[in-house]
Amino acid sequence: MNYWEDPGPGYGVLPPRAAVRSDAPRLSLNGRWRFRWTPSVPPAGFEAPDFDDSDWDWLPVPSSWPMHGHGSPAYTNQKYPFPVDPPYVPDENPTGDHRLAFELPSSWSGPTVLRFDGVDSCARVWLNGVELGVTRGSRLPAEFAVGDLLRPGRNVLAVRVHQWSSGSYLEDQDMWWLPGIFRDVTLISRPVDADVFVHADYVDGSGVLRVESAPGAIVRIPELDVEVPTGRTVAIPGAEPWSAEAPRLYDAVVELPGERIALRIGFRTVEIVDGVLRVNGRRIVFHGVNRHEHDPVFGRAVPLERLREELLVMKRHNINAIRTSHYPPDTRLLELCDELGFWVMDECDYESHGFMLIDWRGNPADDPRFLDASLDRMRRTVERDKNHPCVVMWSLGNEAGVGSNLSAMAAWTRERDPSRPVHYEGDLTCADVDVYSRMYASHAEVEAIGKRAEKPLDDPVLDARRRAMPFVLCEYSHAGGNGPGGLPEYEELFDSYERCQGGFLWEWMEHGILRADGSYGYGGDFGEELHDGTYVLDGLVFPDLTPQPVLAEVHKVYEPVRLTIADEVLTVTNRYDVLDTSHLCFHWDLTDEGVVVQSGTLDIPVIASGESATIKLPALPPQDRERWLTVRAVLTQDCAWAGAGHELTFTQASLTPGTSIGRLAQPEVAAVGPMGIARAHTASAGALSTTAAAVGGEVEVGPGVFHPVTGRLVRLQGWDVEHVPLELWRAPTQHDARTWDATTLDRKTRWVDAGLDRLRYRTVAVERTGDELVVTTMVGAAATDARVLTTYRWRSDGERLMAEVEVEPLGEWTVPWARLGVTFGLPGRLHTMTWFGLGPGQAYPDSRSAARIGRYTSTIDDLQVPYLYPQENGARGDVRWAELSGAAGKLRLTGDPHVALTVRRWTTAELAAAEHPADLHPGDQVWITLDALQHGLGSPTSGAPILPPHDLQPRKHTFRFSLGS
Ligand code: IPT
Repeated sequence: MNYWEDPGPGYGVLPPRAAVRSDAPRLSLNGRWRFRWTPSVPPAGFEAPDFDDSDWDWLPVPSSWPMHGHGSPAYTNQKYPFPVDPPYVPDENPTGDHRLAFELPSSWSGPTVLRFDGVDSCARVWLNGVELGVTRGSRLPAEFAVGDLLRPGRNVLAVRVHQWSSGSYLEDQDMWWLPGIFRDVTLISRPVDADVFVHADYVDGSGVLRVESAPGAIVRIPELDVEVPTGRTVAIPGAEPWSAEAPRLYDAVVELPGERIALRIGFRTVEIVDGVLRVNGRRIVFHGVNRHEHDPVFGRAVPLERLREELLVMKRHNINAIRTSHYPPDTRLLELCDELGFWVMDECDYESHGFMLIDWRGNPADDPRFLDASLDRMRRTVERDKNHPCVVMWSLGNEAGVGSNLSAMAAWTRERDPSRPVHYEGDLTCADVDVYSRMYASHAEVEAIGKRAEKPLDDPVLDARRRAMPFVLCEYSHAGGNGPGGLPEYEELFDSYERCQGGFLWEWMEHGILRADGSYGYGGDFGEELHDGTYVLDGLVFPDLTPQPVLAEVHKVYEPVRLTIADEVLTVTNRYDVLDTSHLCFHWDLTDEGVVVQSGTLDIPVIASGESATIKLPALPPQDRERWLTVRAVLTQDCAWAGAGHELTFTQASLTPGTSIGRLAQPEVAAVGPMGIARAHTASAGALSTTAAAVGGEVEVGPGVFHPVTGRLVRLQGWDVEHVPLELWRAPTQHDARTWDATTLDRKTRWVDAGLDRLRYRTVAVERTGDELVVTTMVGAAATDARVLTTYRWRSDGERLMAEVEVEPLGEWTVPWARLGVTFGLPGRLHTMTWFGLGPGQAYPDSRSAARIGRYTSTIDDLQVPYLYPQENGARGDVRWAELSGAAGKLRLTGDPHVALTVRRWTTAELAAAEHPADLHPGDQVWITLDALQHGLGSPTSGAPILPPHDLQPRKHTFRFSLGS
């Protein structure tokens, strides 16, 4: 058997211990190394100190070598990209040989370890020609004792890294396969067995500390005047607790023989009481994200600055928790989580998802040959990270089925660290864990779980045990492309049911890889013979950490303070786990048609966590123009992650009767609109089998000119116009194009089968009745009798062109519509849009919490969201009026009821055909679509069905709009 295929954990590696900062001398071996890449395993020999590597390439270490032109990144979700034959891997096993010659400082002495913080996936290591051993477990550290082998002066380190190994079977996470020495390499002069384990509880208002370490060591916490021998338990009455919201840390030093270890201690106690997870006695709610470690340029070697920036962006968007999907992160991330404040679920580097595709036959999680490796991974996770207050839960791994190795990992963890609950989602019986966890459970199922009324397990003992557990969604609301929708409804469940303690959105970042042409690649862009395409693009932020629109939605939904206004009363509810509201101030403003007319600050008493207060607002008179009151909660002072004035949340209330934000179901329309178009008779469908006579030459209605035969608008205020009378289709989003459940068809397929993307239009009648032009069109697709009868009534007041559009589905409709809209192709020389409606970002029926009524201006180009896989995007919701302007002139557009607007320089068909943003080229026209109704975004990609009000079922509908300057 080849050593890389041995199912064990490797050999020669020291027992795992905590990652610490100490004053032990250390020498970073990061830097330029010599490197040779081969597509399969070459003969050894390169480890000899005098081996001539002068014709090898240079490679930075740490690095993921495919990001530096050696081999290629490859993306698969569940599928193993090699035959499933554990523990064996193919001969085609890309191998990177690394060599570094380094000088040992003359002052160097004492026992020394060589530490690798992460090597993907298997490394064999030699120092000065002598083998140190073999390590697997990519995202886990490995230390080798090297004291005797070091020489004064020049030393040569040789590391052979294989892309594939037996370890790959345990590392089938949904991400790029990126081999390399991707974390730090360090030489540290410290005893090979020195370790510390901090137990820092918070009990009855007091810190309780015990530090396990070598006998005779002393712990000092100067700020608390503590100086105790390790091993002794001390109560520290003055200590303040640590939480994600108030991350109070105390600097401490442990003095060991020959080494001083610097610690940052946070006092907190995690427990499950009466079926609820509590920290320091308080129920907490995870407003979390799943976070993979990815950099678009460096792959898995993520620079420290980026780690910090990621966390700052999270904090600024009210995210308070991280699941380290699906492996322990760079340890510096956990240091930052301690400091900035996050609840962390620390997950072992363990996933064998590809076995699901073969009905879990041969799953290594249940194969005794993999027992040692399984335990080794769990040990290395817990030992490395055990001293971080941010880590409040251990997770055995992700999607590894069930098996005795998982049970052994759980048992070991519980024994080693009883202070933190154990999590693993993959076993529904929860036999090995302390917390009930699901991924992508629907709202309805979460509600049942919230009531502790979920479907019972067959085994009554296990069922009773599980039913008494707290519940988390370890993954929910898949953020692939434009989406997800449905977040507020999950949040309501977390608010309503004590047991539902939040969850972790899937997922934080899009794993796009930056290519030479400046575009981001995804699965299939690197010549992979097997890949999962765009499924790797499912983040809340773009690869450069720019927020996607959904992050604004997350920010609002995860609000730590909720503001509501009803009957001139403002209610402020404190949703923090711990904090009161003393760090906040509350601003208000009053706008008339989006223009601020008054503003001020509200005096609100300090509200404790979990409490609310009501404040009577002064009577504010309504006004002719739409008047809205906005209240915002902002930070009073700068804090570690945002400046004074940073907004945590807002609310809006209309002071104009009859105006509102279309939050859920979209309004049906009154018969007569304010534009004064009286509804004429509706032609009955049966009478429409013949084409009505044309009305002669071109027809003029105010600023509009219509085609005499088709009745379509062809010119408007002198501009040539292309008019699509009815649109039911959109460029499919990633969520439109995929479902989780193989038994249901995705929306894209259903829409394409129904022909929504290839509608044909038959003019039924073009009639002039008085000053009204009535155009009736039958709309349908080939091969189906599902049609839509569309009747336009056009009028003008001399300046504006006004339309009332009545839409009636006929025949058998078996699919929802993507939208109900009309499109106009206008001159390309339009540049800017100003609108009064929801903004500043996009809004869809089930993702519009963050949008607020206001007056906004944007260039047409900036209205687009450059999703890495082009798709429907950028709709501005509830638009009352909009003005497009540019060199071509101006066009004012109004909607009644409000319309959604998308404005683009390409057509829907072009958007749908594009595979990367660079495929989209501005044409000669600006295409503007007015939607009366839209289908929601949902999150079907991973299973949760779209909620019915957001599911646009074919229906009779009338809407009105006007065009003119
Ligand atoms: C779930 C995985 O746990 C996660 O890694 C990611 O692949 C996610 O799916 C993407 O949707 S697996 C679950 C949907 C069966």
